[in-house]
Amino acid sequence: MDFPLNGKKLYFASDFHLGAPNDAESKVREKRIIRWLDSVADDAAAILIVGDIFDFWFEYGQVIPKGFIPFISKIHQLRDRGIPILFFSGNHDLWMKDYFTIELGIPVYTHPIEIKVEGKSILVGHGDGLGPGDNSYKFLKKVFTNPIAKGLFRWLHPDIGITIAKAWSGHSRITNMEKDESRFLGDDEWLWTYCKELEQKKHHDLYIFGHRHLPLELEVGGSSTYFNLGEWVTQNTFLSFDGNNAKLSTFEG
Ligand SMILES: [Mn+2]
Repeated sequence: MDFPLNGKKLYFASDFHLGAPNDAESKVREKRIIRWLDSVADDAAAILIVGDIFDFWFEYGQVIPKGFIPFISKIHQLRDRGIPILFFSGNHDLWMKDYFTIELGIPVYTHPIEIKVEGKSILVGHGDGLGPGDNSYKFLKKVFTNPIAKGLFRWLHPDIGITIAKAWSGHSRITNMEKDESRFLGDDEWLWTYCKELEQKKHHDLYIFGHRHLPLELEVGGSSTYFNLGEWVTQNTFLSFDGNNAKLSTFEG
């Protein structure tokens, strides 16, 4: 996939976790995200939202979870202006299907993809389940993506299923902000390890992931960089790329 910039920039953000930890706090964050989208829209060649957009999301045959109308309508408005928007599913919203694609023309990627921008190659994805470690998550992902488990969940009434799922989501790292999360793990940064291993086989100029909830800029070999996008519960970080320079920033608006 090739993105012409035409003097504009690519914008990346992840881990909004809309819905967490409660409606009131999520509403405040949702407004902040909308202000951020407004602030970058004029300058955006495309906006990539790299997973865990929602703290919980499930698309039933005829039903989607309530809420998030301000965010979704802002996204709709930007799409109407012709701005390409790409969604990635994360471990919290891995049951996104084709709702946003059909309604708004937003592709939803479940795995990292490679994009080409002005001759540079960028690997971008949520980052869950990649690299060594993260074992309890990898096990859970097997359960959650198991077709039988998914099928059974689908047959629960949404009022029951979504209530259970929200309670479960409430145990997640983002709502508890465990100590390990905010501490740089050095050689144990598993996504960094993943980038270094992949770089041996295939060169990418940039590796951009979410999931870790810690904004990072780390060298991968000599000419490649791994960025982690951080999160929006406490940090409000995003990345912009102008074809030459990638820069992590904090949204202060
Ligand atoms: Mn997350």
